[in-house]
Amino acid sequence: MKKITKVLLIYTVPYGITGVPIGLSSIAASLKDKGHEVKIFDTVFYNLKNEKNVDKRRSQIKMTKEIKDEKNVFIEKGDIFLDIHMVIKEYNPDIIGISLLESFFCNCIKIVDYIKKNIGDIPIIVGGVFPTVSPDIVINEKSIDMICVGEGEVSFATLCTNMANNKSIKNIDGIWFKEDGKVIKNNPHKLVDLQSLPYPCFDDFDKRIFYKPMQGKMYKMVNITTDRGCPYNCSFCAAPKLRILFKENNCGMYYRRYSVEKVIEQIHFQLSKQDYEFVYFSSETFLDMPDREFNIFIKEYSKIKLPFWFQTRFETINKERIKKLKKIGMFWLTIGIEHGNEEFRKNILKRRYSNDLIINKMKILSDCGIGVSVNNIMGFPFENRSLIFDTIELNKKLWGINNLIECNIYLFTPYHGCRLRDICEQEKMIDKDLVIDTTQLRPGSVLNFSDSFKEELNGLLRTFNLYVKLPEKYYPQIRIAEQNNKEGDEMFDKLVSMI
Ligand code: B12
Ligand code: SF4
Repeated sequence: MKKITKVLLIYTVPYGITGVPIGLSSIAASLKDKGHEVKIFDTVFYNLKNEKNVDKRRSQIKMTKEIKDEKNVFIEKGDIFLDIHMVIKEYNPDIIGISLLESFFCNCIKIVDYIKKNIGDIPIIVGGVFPTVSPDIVINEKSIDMICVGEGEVSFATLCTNMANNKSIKNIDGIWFKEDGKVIKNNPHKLVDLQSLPYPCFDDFDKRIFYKPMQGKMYKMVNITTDRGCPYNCSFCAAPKLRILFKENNCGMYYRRYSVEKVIEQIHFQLSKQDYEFVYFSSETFLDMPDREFNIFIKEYSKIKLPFWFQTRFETINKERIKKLKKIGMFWLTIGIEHGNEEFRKNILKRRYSNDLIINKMKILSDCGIGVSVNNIMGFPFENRSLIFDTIELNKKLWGINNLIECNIYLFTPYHGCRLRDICEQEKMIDKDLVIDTTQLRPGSVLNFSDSFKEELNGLLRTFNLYVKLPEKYYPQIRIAEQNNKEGDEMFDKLVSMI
């Protein structure tokens, strides 16, 4: 009989952030492909910090439309520790694998400590972006036995196969482990060949995780992956550092794209598994695609007949392509503006395009009848109220173009692995040991700004959409609505009802 390993995979994500993860689902598929047994436990519906659901908060500050039919997505689950206890007791896994981003690290420690203390000494391995960019922080946690640095499909499957066959698990690329109190650090594994990977396996998730609000309606959405990595250099993102890390370790090119044939095959594969209402193409720059592939995509996708959306960069938009995409079901698209001041955007954020380019591309999208959701960030180091107003004013111009549907505004958060994190440390704007325990969707900057500027940022975060969407004559009233007091709240409610 083939020897297999029973694996419990834990997907950690702060409360309420729905959407199925590609990384862990790809690991699940690779483990199953090698014959191992997999069960998934996800944390998305556990409200560990008693927070408001992020989608509800976004609609409350008018970033998005109010959600009408919630499809039970906001119903919270009870006690995470009790549930994990029960699942582990029933399933009895040989190993537990956790997928981790920085914002869940503090909770992750509580979970792994609980398992080791109350359930038993089951080996625990942690993978994901955070252990990849900050491996020493994660491996030094006493309840974490191993970490995976880099892509885990091959490393983790090899680990499980070796475990099942009582073979050594010591020399597996990508795996760090502890031995006699010492950490053994293997080199990162070569980056995986996307074309030969099994498609991500979504079978074992709570079905509510697929639902995402689009303009106030919840849709069951399938996540289709079209590439990995990113060729750009934004300083608030970890992707450029990951690219350098893999290059320096001779792991290969981080930015890889699936062939268009594989993308289409993947869509058919996922649609044969479950009924979905919407397709989301998971890529930073979906339209970074040569003409030959684009034309095949148009021809083949036209047979699928499901609305879809994606993210791309302004540089990749042209009228001809958008018209063709609209015809086959493109619903809208999300684009990062990030900041309204060209110089600041270029010098601090390392995003090089002009405001004119943004406005022109928005006009193209508007002409083609495509709605747009834009992402903005504020609270960067060296930023002040006047620079934040450059972002407000640019969004206001775009709002006038008529196809801007969502203006998202987030607080800059210096996650490990981002170039701006290093700058924040150098400038003493954060403590160098700080592990971020929040997401950029919530108020409260972690930078050492003065208390009054922090307050101001929270106020601007909640009134950003008022400034963008109401005429300038309301600015004095919006300024009052920035205040975190009764007068501010009352003014906020009054102004919000006008949008
Ligand atoms: C899609 C995405 C999301 C999705 C899905 C997240 C997820 N966990 O998969 C959603 C929308 C939920 C999300 C939310 C957030 N995200 Co996000 N997200 C991304 C994005 C754009 C792509 C990630 C991706 O799918 N990569 C492709 C897959 C294949 O790679 P992967 O997930 O890393 O998985 C591989 C390896 O890491 C490893 N691995 C992963 N898990 C495991 C587990 C085990 C056991 C093993 C062995 C290996 C392993 O193997 C996988 C397969 O090769 C990246 C940016 C980027 N370009 O990388 C940001 C990024 C990962 N996100 C980030 C952040 C900060 C967030 C938020 C906090 C932001 C927010 N909006 O408030 C939230 C919090 C989510 C959380 N889980 O804590 C940061 C993480 C920085 C850090 N130091 O941790 C990134 C890098 C962006 C940035 N700012 O730099 N995100
Ligand atoms: S923010 Fe997007 S475009 Fe910029 S480096 Fe990160 S993944 Fe690439």
